[in-house]
Amino acid sequence: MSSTSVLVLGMEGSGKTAVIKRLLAHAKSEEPSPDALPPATQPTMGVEMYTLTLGKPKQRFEVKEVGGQMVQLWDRYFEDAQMVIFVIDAARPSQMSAAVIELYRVLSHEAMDVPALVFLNKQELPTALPLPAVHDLLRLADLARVVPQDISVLEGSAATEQSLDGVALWLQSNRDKS
Ligand SMILES: Nc1nc2c(ncn2[C@@H]2O[C@H](COP(=O)(O)OP(=O)(O)OP(=O)(O)O)[C@@H](O)[C@H]2O)c(=O)[nH]1
Ligand SMILES: [Mg+2]
Repeated sequence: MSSTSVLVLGMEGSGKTAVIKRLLAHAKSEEPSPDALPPATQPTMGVEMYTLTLGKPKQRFEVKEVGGQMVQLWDRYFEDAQMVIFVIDAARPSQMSAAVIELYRVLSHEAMDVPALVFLNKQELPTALPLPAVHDLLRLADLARVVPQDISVLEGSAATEQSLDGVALWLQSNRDKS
């Protein structure tokens, strides 16, 4: 079985590890997690690798999370990436401008002309910004005009699992486009 390498980036605490953990759990069983709480995580020091198997026939994804604390070193993982997921904490406006800068930097890098998904996480929190505000703050329309790749956007939550099936479908249907 061939595998596709997926780079997962995003600022500290945006929920990368939580999203990946839930995707892995989901791939094993269709049961939703019972409590609608986000999984417990620790900040990712350095890089963490996971193998995610989806679909029938099975498709394998080598998922690599680079911790938000490593933002200075993200570039060294660009070369190998065949797909990229950028996770945003939609309930943390103070982090949005830093996220925009990094998102732009990642997507405009020549090695990163690969399928890209922006995941607007933590939607279930009452403090989550309304979606139009998030789109504005992230300047997604401007971004789409200036970077080469098609950008998909999903709003969801690692806590309630909203749109995690969408992430799995996005992975399966875009893996051959890189
Ligand atoms: N309420 C809520 N909390 C979330 C959600 N996703 C993640 N969290 C919580 O946010 C915190 C940070 O999540 P992580 O997944 O560790 O964040 P990360 O992006 O991997 O952070 P770094 O590894 O430090 O870069 C943890 O306490 C998670 O449980 C969500 O959808 N909703
Ligand atoms: Mg992490």
